[in-house]
Amino acid sequence: MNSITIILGSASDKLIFDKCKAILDEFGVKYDVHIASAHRTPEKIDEIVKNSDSDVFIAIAGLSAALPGAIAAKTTKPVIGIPVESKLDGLDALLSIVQMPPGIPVGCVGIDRGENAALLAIEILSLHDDNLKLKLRIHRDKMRESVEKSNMEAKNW
Ligand code: RP5
Repeated sequence: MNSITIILGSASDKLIFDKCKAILDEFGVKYDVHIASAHRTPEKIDEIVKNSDSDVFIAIAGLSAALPGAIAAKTTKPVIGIPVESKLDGLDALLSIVQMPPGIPVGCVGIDRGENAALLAIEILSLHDDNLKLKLRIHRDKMRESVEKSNMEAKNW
């Protein structure tokens, strides 16, 4: 079983998928990846959600980004949307994802923030996985060390 199902609205969203992949590979988390569009192939979304046994969905989409909401309409599992910058600096996709009607929530990370979507999905999985909890702790420690190193270097600016 793969813990996360990732759906891209288009192959043109691959650069953002790559950011997710880098984090998921680092943490050793398995995922399925599909390309399916809420507008161009709505039946395919149905099929993917129905056949998925993942715990979390990540949906990557730009423009009128209906994909995360279309997935959330078909499952009670958590859905994390990533708005992709294509037009209007990505604000079109951000607002499309965030402005879900009451009752059908979708989590939303920042524009093009594939790494944060992956980390948020891992945090959800870590609620029942101590090994992932430890890996998240180590990831945060590394970030802290990197900021502390920059702070030391800044003394010579
Ligand atoms: C969205 O429209 C996709 O998620 C993509 O971000 C954008 C453009 O799609 P293409 O025309 O490049 O396939 O549905």
